[in-house]
Amino acid sequence: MSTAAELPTFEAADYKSDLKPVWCAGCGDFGALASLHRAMAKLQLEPWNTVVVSGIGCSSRLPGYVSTFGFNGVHGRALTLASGIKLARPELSVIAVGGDGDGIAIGGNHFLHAARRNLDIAYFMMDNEIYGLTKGQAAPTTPSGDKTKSTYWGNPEPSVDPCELAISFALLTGLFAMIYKLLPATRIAWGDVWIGAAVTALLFWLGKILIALYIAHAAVGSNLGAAGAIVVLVAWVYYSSQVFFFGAEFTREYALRHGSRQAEAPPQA
Ligand SMILES: Cc1ncc(C[n+]2csc(CCOP(=O)(O)OP(=O)(O)O)c2C)c(N)n1
Repeated sequence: MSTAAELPTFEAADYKSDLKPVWCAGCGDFGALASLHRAMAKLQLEPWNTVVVSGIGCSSRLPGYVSTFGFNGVHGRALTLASGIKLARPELSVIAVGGDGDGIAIGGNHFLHAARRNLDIAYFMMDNEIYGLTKGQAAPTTPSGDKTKSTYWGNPEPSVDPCELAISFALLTGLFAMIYKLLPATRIAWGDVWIGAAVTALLFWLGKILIALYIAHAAVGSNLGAAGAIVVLVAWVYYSSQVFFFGAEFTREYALRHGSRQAEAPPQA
């Protein structure tokens, strides 16, 4: 019988595959790969119980450079693959990797839903603020004003910060969940509350982006004078209260149809 003392210990080098990375000299992805090898050694992940998956991009080549199981999927779907693997084989350590274009542009939708589902998956985004593989077009993370192959006169759009996005989404969901759990004069399970709170946080965040875009690009002041600020404020208060109300209704309906209060649901006509 093998004892704990007989188990092999893994060094960072044990996680390197025989493939030589084809990234450009000086690319930050080398550092990300070395850090991942070191982190895996620190956690003593068993290579045969670990899967590294990615989408498409320069950075998404990474699974080939790790000696675990791996899969280089399609653009923007690293987190969908990772979620499927984790659901089918919960005992595996699942690591998703990829670029900011992969994770925030085409995969932005999946990024939010993976955060909402909160499965036990690690996600490493190599954010170089550009589409690298396709030779330098602007990504959602490209700073405003940056000149790229696709924004010759400078990027006219505001950029997204992936960490800020994930943290503010988690904070907003927590905040709405507490409100929906504590405010109603009725008992409602946490399981029902999280779903409604995540939907509300998503809509609230979308509204925030849209109103920021409107303020940045519409000449509210010159069209409406000083009243412009009040109009925007009132529109924001109206939108937020509608989202809050919709989220509360959604939570109630979810609890009655699929959640903890199905027994109380009125019979369907
Ligand atoms: C459905 C689809 N759309 C577009 C592409 C083209 N494409 C391949 S990689 C990529 C962007 C890669 O950028 P990023 O994810 O940031 O990775 P990087 O190359 O910078 O590491 C794009 C647009 C594609 N392969 N598939």
